[in-house]
Amino acid sequence: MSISILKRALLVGAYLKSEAKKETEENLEELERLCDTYGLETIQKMAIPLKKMESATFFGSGKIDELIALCHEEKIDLLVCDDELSPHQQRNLEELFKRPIIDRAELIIEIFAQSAKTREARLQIELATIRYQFPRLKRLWTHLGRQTAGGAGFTKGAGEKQIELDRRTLRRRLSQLEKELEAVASVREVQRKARRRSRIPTFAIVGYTNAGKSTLLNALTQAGVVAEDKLFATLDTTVRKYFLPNRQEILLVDTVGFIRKIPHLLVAAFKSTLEEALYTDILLHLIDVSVPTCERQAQDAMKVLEELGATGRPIITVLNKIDRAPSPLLLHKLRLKYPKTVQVSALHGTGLDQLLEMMSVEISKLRTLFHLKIPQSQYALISELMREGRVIASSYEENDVILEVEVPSSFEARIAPYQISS
Ligand SMILES: Nc1nc2c(ncn2[C@@H]2O[C@H](COP(=O)(O)OP(=O)(O)OP(=O)(O)O)[C@@H](O)[C@H]2O)c(=O)[nH]1
Ligand SMILES: [Mg+2]
Repeated sequence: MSISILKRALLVGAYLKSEAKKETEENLEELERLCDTYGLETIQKMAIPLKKMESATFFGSGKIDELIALCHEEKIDLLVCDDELSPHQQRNLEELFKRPIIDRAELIIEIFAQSAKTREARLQIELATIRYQFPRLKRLWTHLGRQTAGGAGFTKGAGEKQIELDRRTLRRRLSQLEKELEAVASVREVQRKARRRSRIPTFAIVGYTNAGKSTLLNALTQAGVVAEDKLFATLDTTVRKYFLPNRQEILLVDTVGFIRKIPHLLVAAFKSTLEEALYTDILLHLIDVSVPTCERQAQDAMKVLEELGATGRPIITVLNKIDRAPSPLLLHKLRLKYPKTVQVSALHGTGLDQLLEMMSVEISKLRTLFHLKIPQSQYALISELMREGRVIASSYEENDVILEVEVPSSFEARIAPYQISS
């Protein structure tokens, strides 16, 4: 279903306990930003208290009547629900409202589809879309039936047959997509291996969507990545070489942004892109401090990183958009919560020197695995490596010591002559 021709949207979000009202309102604010990014006009936002969630229609019948009346009054084209609706609930609601009802997950998938530019992103979004549509084929068919001359000629039997046909076509397309994505992922794996072999320290710029990740990459490297005030401007990773002031060569990776309640389907489909952060040495976690809910955004971003298994590495927390005069209390709280922080304005280029300095410090702490063959006469170097590194294996070969050892990268220049290939 294309929702792009519809314009006037009513946004609804439900909460079960009164304490959750504020959070629901914040979620609706974000949902409005998502609608705006997609090109929908938000006519009204409603945080709705629920006594219990109705399994067939999500909302109770009294509330539904009230909302239907409002839709007539305000000439609403579609409803956007912040909560996840089951295919069954969605279909029942659409029957009652006689309008499309989409949830946050579907909206995010549609936005991704709009922004996908590269082949990989397009394949990934198609995969997510098909997986989302699969349990909703009946709903799609009802829409189609309604659009073709008020459903004339649409009989139940014909619909069922069509659904079966659609199902088969989609299944075939799914396995084709999975194969194509596997091929893309293996190319990516080769690139990653090459990066790892080059031993150039790699930084991933991660964070909530719109935090300023691409702006930071552009500020440092003139990468020319699209950076704009819309959610999910970036759907691909970009890698750029950069030289720190001490002439250390590094790689910077711009990544896809995170969001609260990111649809599982998208995480699964974009796994290989999202996992890019896993294959880097250090994370630069950007937080947009001009957003009042940035503490929550930062927490949500950390949660996604944890789920991806990417938190076991050094993280520099970059408090961005400092030019927007955030509250000192908020900055104080963030500094307490995240150990290594730096304040910058990626847009105006302030604070970048301190950031680069911190990046150099973190690099010097990195440990890398080396395979070495060192003459025993170099006993001073050997004992230093034993002391400051982590020895994985050691053996003797005539007059040499063979070492497999993890050492801080500051050793690199001194041990370079003794490296052997593993
Ligand atoms: N005032 C101000 N605006 C900034 C700063 N950094 C980025 N922005 C703006 O914030 C918006 C989002 O920036 P992007 O760099 O696209 O953000 P992103 O994190 O890459 O976003 P996605 O790729 O969509 O996840 C743009 O309009 C930028 O101009 C800053 O330091 N100060
Ligand atoms: Mg970006």
